[in-house]
Amino acid sequence: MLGYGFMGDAHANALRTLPQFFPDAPEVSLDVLVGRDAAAAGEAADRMGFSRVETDWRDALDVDVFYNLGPNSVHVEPTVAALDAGVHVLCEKPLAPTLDGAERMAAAAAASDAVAAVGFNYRFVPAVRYARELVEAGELGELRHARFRYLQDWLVDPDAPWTWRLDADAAGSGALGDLGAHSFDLARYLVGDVDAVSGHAETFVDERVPEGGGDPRPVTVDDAFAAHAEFECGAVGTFEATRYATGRRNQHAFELDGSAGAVRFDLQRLNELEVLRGDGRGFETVLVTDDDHPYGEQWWPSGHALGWEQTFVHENYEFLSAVADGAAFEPDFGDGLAVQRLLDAVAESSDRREWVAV
Ligand code: SOE
Repeated sequence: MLGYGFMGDAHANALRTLPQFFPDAPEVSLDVLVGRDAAAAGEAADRMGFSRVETDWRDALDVDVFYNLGPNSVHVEPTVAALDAGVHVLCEKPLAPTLDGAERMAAAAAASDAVAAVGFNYRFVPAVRYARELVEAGELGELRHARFRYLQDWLVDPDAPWTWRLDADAAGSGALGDLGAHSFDLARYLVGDVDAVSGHAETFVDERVPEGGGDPRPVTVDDAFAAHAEFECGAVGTFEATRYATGRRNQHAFELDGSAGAVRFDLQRLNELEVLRGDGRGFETVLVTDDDHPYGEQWWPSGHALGWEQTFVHENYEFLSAVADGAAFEPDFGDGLAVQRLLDAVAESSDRREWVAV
């Protein structure tokens, strides 16, 4: 596992939880944690249960599976090297800071027998999978509208520090690639591919002081974006993501409107899916925690809600099962590249102030 920050915690926690709630999951040993700072990585390794620490990822490819959980700027090289060595990979989203990097990673995945997964964890929310079941079963009819928004507010504070997420070289983009990537992946999962986009990206605050003080550093990515999308299936799409949605901590939400029904989802109420069927007389709120709901029988009795962390348990169960069974896994690097093309198209559209074909 390369990286031991927020995503390191999410995945290490999921791997430790798997055996108890998914007894048929492949057995996992946490062998090596990679971090540039040996002391800090050592403390994290002790906390997470890794048996070894390396400060150079090149010394950590003697494993079955490589998790690339570092900043976007370190996604390409280690992942390509792992795949070239036949090591299975899960790389966090977005695939890379640039389309070129994502294309290199997708090419390495195509040339390798290894499983190559992208960490779009929101595909593994039970309510999201239930929404897909309804769409696939035709319960919503023809999809006409797909509305996605991913609203956070951690930059509303003018004193919020500069981080790598605000740097184009390290991150590639801002809210677009960090949050919009999730929405574009869910849109592909629930609705289908996108033919063209028209985007608008904005930066509100153009410099911030790093953690611990010092000179202000430039913000070279978007703080927010909005986009229109034309889906292949004919649906009309709208997307927005921001780090300035005052009061919304982590609201990844979508609405799908079809000719025969509609659904509404909000990550801040992730156990619920609002469903409107047929008669159009109003949405019902389905608590997606019954045994016959996705992953329902793995956890607690109906009505005992799950949390954000369980999405990583589901994701890792499916990923490691695919690795053990030599089966395909979605979202793979082809999905990751498709999202990267959308990110690139929105950024180009915003620069040119024109619609861009994806
Ligand atoms: C950004 O704050 C962030 O951590 C994203 O990077 C994650 O992908 C998202 O799941 C939560 O918010």
